[in-house]
Amino acid sequence: MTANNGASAGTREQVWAALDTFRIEIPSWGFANTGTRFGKFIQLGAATSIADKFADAGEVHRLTGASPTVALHVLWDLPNGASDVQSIRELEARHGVRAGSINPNLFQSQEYKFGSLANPSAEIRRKATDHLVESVEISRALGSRDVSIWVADGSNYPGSQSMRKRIAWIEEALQAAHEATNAEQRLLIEYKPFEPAAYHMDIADWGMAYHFARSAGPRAAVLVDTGHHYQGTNIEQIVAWLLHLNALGGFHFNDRKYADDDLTLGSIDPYQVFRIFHEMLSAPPKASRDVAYMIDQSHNLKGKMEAMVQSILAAQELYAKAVLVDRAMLDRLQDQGRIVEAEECFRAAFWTDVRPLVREWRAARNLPADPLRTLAESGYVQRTEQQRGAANQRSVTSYA
Ligand code: PSV
Ligand code: MN
Repeated sequence: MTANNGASAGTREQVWAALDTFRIEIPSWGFANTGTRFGKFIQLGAATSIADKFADAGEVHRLTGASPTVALHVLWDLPNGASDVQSIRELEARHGVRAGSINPNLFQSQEYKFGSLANPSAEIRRKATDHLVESVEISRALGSRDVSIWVADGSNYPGSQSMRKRIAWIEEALQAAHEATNAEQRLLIEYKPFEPAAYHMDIADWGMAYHFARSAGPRAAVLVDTGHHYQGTNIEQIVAWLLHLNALGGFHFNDRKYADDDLTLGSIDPYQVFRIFHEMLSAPPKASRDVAYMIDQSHNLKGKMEAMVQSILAAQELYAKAVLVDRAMLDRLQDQGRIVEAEECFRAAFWTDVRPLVREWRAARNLPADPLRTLAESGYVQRTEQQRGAANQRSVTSYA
């Protein structure tokens, strides 16, 4: 039987059911002005406060229906720590989006010049660990499940630090953070092989993150940021391994061409995102059920609202494509070594144009059929430019 848009009724049902449950968290920092190490280009409508960030996140969720939670960075969004929880609660109620993962900040204090959790100074390690524990408490007070930990520690020159001692220091700190969690909470440990340190990063790859998660305790898992790999790394294989090990906790999605470029999801390599979703959908529910999908992007040229909406639409479309893979058929073809047919079975799903189906689903769920267009027509961005323009202009540093 063929329904609208040439999609079979079964296909339509499958895709709709998948979209009904698909959620992707958006980052508060994706709405604020950012730049490169060479400078910032200010956007007049960028968020200037946590209230602006919640307003923007709420608007994105109204447009897409897929992003009910917003990731918060403690230092940027709760500068007074736990005493800011009440004001976050009020913003949640006002804007219809909840606090999502809580991100400690272990990279901006001057004291962290030689590291945070892996600093050779016991006193600084203690300060960093206290911040982790406080982040766990903030997360609990907000009713959010995950604390996402990215450790920027490392060194720039061979011989300048003991890589081995630092392993033990990080183990100790993460164990302390894990002890502070309750049964509903999780620690997600993110890895990155480069930047800011130039010679060695203390948590450089998934193997190291996996070890730290295991040594921390049962409520710790690995977070895969798609921008945190060397060129050509087979990320879906890492995903397959972590699923096999029951150790995948979440994703930070973004696209990249060269380094950690933080580009719109699917803008450079949509096939890779599709392949990752295929691994997720192939895994037993026990391993994949609790994996958090999050966006980690900050756009310095592209409009922030548009970028966020585009990323969510791309995620939904690529997820829908992955849903279409005939996994039973693929399994048979793989077992029989029928290379070309297996590959074509896989690619057929990727090349299916799911956009009409996704549009239909949106209309059926009372969401805008074309969220980007609705955003453009709503005048939201122009209004924020008027409201926030002066504050953003004041923040421009002039060297003239
Ligand atoms: C580091 O590059 C990272 O991916 C971490 O997740 C940080 O929390 C985030 O970016 C903030 O910029
Ligand atoms: Mn990240």
